[in-house]
Amino acid sequence: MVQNSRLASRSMAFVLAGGRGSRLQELTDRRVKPAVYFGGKTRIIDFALSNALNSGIRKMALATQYKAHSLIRHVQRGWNFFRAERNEFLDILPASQRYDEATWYRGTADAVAQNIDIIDSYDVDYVLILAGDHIYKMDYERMIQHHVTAGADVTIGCLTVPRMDATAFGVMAVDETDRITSFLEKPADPPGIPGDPENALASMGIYVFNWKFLRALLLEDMDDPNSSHDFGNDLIPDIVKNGKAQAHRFTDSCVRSGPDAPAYWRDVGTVDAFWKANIDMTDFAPELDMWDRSWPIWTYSESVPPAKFIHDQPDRRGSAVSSLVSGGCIISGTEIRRSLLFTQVHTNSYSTLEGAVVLPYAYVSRHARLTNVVIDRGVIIPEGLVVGEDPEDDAKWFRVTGGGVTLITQEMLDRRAEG
Ligand code: ADQ
Ligand code: ADP
Repeated sequence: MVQNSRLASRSMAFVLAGGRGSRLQELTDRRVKPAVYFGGKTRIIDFALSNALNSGIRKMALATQYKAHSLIRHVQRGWNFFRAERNEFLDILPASQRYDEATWYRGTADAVAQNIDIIDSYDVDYVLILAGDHIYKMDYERMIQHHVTAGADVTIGCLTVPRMDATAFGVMAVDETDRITSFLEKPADPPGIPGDPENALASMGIYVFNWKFLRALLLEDMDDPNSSHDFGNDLIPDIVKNGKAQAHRFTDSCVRSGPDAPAYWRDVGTVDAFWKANIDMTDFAPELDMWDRSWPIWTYSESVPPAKFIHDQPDRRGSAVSSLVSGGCIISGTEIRRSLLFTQVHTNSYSTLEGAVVLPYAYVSRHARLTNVVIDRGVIIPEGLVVGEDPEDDAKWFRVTGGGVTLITQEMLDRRAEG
């Protein structure tokens, strides 16, 4: 068996962070999905990057495209854990029309292909391709180990999901050694697992390749007029047919919050999923343990004073129960239940928040009652605003989801104020 630390040091992580994530609606109007805030202090991208760092990988690249400013700023400010003199780094690779001046990254594989010369310069044997837009903890070193032991051309991280949810994933069938025997990208009628027909084996969109193998494949794919230059659509189905593709079970390398804890993986790709995953953090024992010092989620953290709870009205105390309140918050005479407040949120007397996910720098004026909401960064909630009690009325101005969550942005409030 090859030594642990050696495989990670012979690998790089190539993180794909270019796709908008349009199902997050207005939350990704100005920032790409990996830059969206999650969990009180972190952003979605921090999970993939932290997993890589905690797994011992010290060479990373981040491919960006759509609305990348807020993502790039975050990574530049916060992700300076690398020492160039030890040959460690995180390169940010915006689509820069390297091969062809008419196109950006044409797909996920093209995002890697357009940076072949840069990856060459990293001098690594294995390339771990990651999606920058999921919430989970995973030891990638174990996945790379599995890849090497299996002698595969590609190893794909996979999850068991309910069969009808699998229409949004690449779905695979495997033999008894977990070698992949077929792969369908986003099938309308996903095949179930033999013996477990209600579930399907879904690709997490994360892959380990031998760099030499992937490099040759990308060069071939780049000039193929019939290819959409996407891993899931083009490269993976091709390898499954003509090479050796191995499935790697997430349960074999996920980092759990306790010995009996479930394997936690979430695609917070919709407003409902985003709201729920954030609010789940307020549970007594959340499935995602952000307090575990052995697998920290690293991030850029603003230097802010502690949260403070005050009241200047004798009949209204500032209080929060079953809630997470980040640094820099001022809770003045507000009742807060089952909510998650990000950095520097300020709330005022006679207001109530229940099931609220409040992004940084938001301000809640007096006498507001907000239930099951997501409040965008910097939003100023006007005095007396009531949301979450009359969905039909809410829907006139705000975005009300199928799951009954209301998304509030400043643009929506401005339109409402104009009538
Ligand atoms: P999708 O969910 O469709 O399927 P995709 O849109 O390909 O995912 O995005 C994957 C990652 O690449 C995301 O992090 C995204 O930000 C990024 N990305 C997308 N387009 C990009 C571009 N042009 N340049 C740079 N980065 C880009 C994939 C697989 C499925 C698998 C799911 C799991 O194709 O097989 O099941 O991920 O979520
Ligand atoms: P973040 O996502 O880091 O919290 P913001 O929400 O402030 O950052 O903004 C995301 C991106 O949109 C940034 O690039 C920012 O410069 C830009 N931006 C912020 N406010 C506006 C606005 N009102 N109109 C257009 N662009 C904006």
